This record gives sequence, structure tokens and C-alpha cells, in this order.
Amino acid sequence: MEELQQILDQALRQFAEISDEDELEQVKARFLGKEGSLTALLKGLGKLSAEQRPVAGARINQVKQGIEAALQQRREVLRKNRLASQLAEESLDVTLPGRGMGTGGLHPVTRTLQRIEQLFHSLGFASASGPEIESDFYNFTALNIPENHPARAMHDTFYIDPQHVLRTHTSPVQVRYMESNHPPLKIISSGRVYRYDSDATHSPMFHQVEGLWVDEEISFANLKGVVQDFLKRFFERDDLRVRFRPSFFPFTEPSAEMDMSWSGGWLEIGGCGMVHPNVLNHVDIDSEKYLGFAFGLGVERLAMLRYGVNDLRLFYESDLRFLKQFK
Ligand code: 2NL
Repeated sequence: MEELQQILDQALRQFAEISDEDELEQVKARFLGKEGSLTALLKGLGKLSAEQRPVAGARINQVKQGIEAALQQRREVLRKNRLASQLAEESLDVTLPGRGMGTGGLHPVTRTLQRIEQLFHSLGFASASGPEIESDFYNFTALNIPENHPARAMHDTFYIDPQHVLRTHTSPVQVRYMESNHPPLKIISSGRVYRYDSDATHSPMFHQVEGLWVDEEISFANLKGVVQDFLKRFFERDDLRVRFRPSFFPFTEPSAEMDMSWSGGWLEIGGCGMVHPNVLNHVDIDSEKYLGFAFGLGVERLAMLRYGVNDLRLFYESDLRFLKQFK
């Protein structure tokens, strides 16, 4: 009887010390398992006399129930502790300040393109677009640049196959537009162009915007007015001056290079001219009846001047420290 009381006390003490659920089940075996101390006493009942046996049996059962009750109680406590700590661990502090969303920004070249397009739209020009992989015909032949003409070597060209190139200028877009529309035509085409060239001032991919205005009485004076008006608005400078120097392009006649006044000097900004009659004839526009002017501007050049960027390569290195400044 004394031993039984000791076993019960022992069990209660040991259960109370355990804080791990698995360990609790192992300790239970010390008392109630096959080799457990209480099980050993039960097996010993047979050795007792007929009077002692029921009394001892009843007491053993009582102790067993006491142990099981204590075990169940401890299980409950440990389970609740486990849930509580799990809840504490997984809890969210909804009062913490948010992390905020990183907002992106448009690339400076994209912003410049959008500004250029917006300004020309306000001057009555529509936008046209076309493929970046062009046939030899639209990129060269239709623009009065025949086979073996030095101009084809002048633009170092990426060839896809002998008949297809990455467009070296956006002129083919305008050729396609002239082919499928009747004058008057007043469009700009802007986008990526490609030349086999790469150094501090040349990127193998860059952006160009070209303008074209074809009608019955278009003159070089109209060209000068449009270009000057655009540049004044683009740079927000009413005193900006433009100068035209005679030049040569196979697709214009006469041709000129355009300079604009910039911090006390002149800066070359693009090329232009009156559309060559051969180009109009290629797209079945009557060159006796219609005249047109065309011009081309480098977009990166305009972006560098407007934003004060001194190295073209910054536009294409994806350096966030640079790009973040244009948000
Ligand atoms: C430059 C020079 C130029 C044109 C582009 C053109 C287009 C057609 C017909 C005739 Cl469809 N001309 N475009 C004309 C003269 C110059 O670009 O320095 N661009 C950055």
C-alpha cells in the first residue's frame, strides 16, 4: 500500500516536470507500460491471499486511475502551451507600418520619345510604325540606295539573311506608309534602329524619329519652320536658333544637316531634305505633282541634351542609380 502511494506521488511529480509531449508519453510507460511499476504490482496480485487480493486490486486500480487522470491533465496543459506559443509565433502585428510599394518609372529614352511624339502630334503629324526586321527593298532600294551604293556600307548593317536586315533607320516605315496612303501625308515614325557600331558615342541599337510631309506645295521653308518650332518647344527655349548646312543623302535632294544653337556654339542634331523624286516614284506618288520634306533626329542625342547626360552608355546599362533619377 505504501509502495502504491509512492508510485502515485512519483508519477505526479514526474509528469509535472515534463514540458515535452513526446517525453510525457515515454514517461507514462514507466508506470503503465508492460514493464511499468504499476503493471508489476498488478502481476504480483496472484501471490496475495484471498482476503488481501480485492483490497489491493481496488487500490491499484485507484492509483492507476489517478495516474491516468494526471497524465490526461498534463497532456491538456502541454497541448494548450504548444498552441499558445504557436499562436504567439505566428501572430501578425497589424499596427506595424507597411513596407510600401516600389514604384517604377519610365526610361528617359521612352520619356523623350513620348515628348517628341506629343509635340509633333500638336503640329498635326500622325504616328506610323513598322517592323524592325526589314527587307532589303524597304530599308535601301526604295530609298534610292541601290546595290553596291556606298551608302549601304556607310550604315554598318546587321543582316538577318541576304534579303533582310535590322532596319538602319525608320525611313522604311515611311516608305510603307507612302505606299498604302495617298497624299497629303504628314507623319512621324520613331523607334529602334540598329547599326553595327559600339563605343562611347554609338550604341548598336538606338532610337530615331523621322518626319515626313508630302503635299502639293511643300517647300524647304516648311521644313525649316517645322524643325525650328519643334526644337524650340522641345528644349523650352524661345531664343533657340537652327542652321542648315548643305549635305548629301541618297533619299533627299537637296539635303542638309541641321545644327542648333547650344551654349554659345552649334550642335549637330540631325539631317533633312526634300524627298528625292526616285523615292516618290518607287511608291507610285507622282513626283511632278507632289513634293515632300523629310528629316531625321537622334532620340538619345535629344535625351542627353535635355537631361544633361554626358555618356550614351548610361541609357543601356540598367543601373538603377541612374534610372531612379528619372522617376
Ligand atoms: C539623320 C538623317 C534623314 C530622312 C532622314 C527620309 C525618309 C524618306 C524619304 C526621304 Cl521616306 N528621307 N528620311 C531624310 C534625311 C535625313 O536622317 O541624320 N538622322 C538622324
